[in-house]
Amino acid sequence: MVTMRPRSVVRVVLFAAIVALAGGACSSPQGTPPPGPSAPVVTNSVVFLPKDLAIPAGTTVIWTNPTNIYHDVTSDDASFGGSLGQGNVVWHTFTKPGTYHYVCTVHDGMSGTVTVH
Ligand SMILES: [Cu+2]
Repeated sequence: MVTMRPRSVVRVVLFAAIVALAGGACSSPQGTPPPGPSAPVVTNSVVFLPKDLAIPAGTTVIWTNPTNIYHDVTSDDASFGGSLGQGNVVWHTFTKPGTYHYVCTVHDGMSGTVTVH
């Protein structure tokens, strides 16, 4: 018991630091998404659903995380993303046609694309 204690304290501190860092790294507070057309992406275990999404320009993609696993959304070109802890919302309105690839930096292979047309 006594030997376990420092480790669990370290774990809690690390977790708090990660949460603080992730929140601080977010480029803008992700509050309520804007009105207008939107498309949902949800996390399911360690995948994004749908993994590949096609939308018309002007659509807001809204990522939510109903799992209790910490995720994030990090675009390859850093144009969108944010911390996606349980209950967090990340959204981005795509205005320019193209293919946008993003990953979850926490989980190897957890990625998705948004194709805007
Ligand atoms: Cu993840």
